[in-house]
Amino acid sequence: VIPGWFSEISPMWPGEAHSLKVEKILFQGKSDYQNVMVFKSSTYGKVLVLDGVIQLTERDECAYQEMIAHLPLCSITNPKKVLVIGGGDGGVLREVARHPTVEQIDICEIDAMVVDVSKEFFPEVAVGYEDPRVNLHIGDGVAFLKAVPEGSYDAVIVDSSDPIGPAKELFEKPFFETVAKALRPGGVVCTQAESIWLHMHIIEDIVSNCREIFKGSVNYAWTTVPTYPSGVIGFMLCSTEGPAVDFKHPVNPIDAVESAQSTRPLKFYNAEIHSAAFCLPSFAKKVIESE
Ligand code: AAT
Repeated sequence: VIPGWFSEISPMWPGEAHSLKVEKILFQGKSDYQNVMVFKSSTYGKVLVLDGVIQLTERDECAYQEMIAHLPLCSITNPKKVLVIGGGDGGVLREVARHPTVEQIDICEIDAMVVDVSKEFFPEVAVGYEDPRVNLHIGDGVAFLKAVPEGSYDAVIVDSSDPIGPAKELFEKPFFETVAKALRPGGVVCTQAESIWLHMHIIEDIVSNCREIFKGSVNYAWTTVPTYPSGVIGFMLCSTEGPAVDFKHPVNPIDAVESAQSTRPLKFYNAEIHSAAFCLPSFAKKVIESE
């Protein structure tokens, strides 16, 4: 450990730890679920850390939040009802709210402290809560989904932390089964699905579970996020049986003109990067396509 630096150490990425120089610790607390910390870094702006793991930085959060929201929502026409699991910082809500067809945005985050801390220290992220279509539920995403009537949502976005801690079940087969039930025919799910450099074994399991559960299509996409472990993170994108979804060819583009004129233009996502996100390195392709 280097004095004055934050190092992200975890058994999920043994033998390596990305470090950021700390200018100032702004918040430290312990919720019912996890340790919560916010610090100001010298080069990535403010950083939100849960149980020692970086959840977002001001500088690169766009790469994650824009992709996890627009990969599913730009892949279907006319999304109306969207559910976000996790994502208490509000960044995914901010991105979902860009879609004019969306009428209802439900979010189930387990930890109220994440929501409060985000509103206090990350106003550009928590701005997502200001949209009147948003309904916040504080609770476990697993339990929330079990109570959802069948076929309720056009899209479910699982913006979850890593499978050590409160998010463990969000990576397991029974959870994916409840997600599939909550979706309408031809509905889509996008989940945080870790790194092809570090977690091929986890990805392999998720892919094989999803192939059994989702009778539409099952795909893996990825993006670069410099402050996530190994600098990349992936997403599982699946659709339920019904109208076919071709994730690689977005049918619901976010209007470029409107987004350029908006006060908060997209920083990362565009139609080209959408299609490119599904191209996999050979080593990953071999495992993912053989499942
Ligand atoms: N939006 C950017 C970052 C995240 S946030 C993940 C959120 O999932 C956290 O706020 C956490 O409290 C919440 N969460 C964890 N478990 C559950 C659960 N069971 N139900 C509801 N919400 C939950 C993702 C960071 C990825 C990090 C990659 N290393």
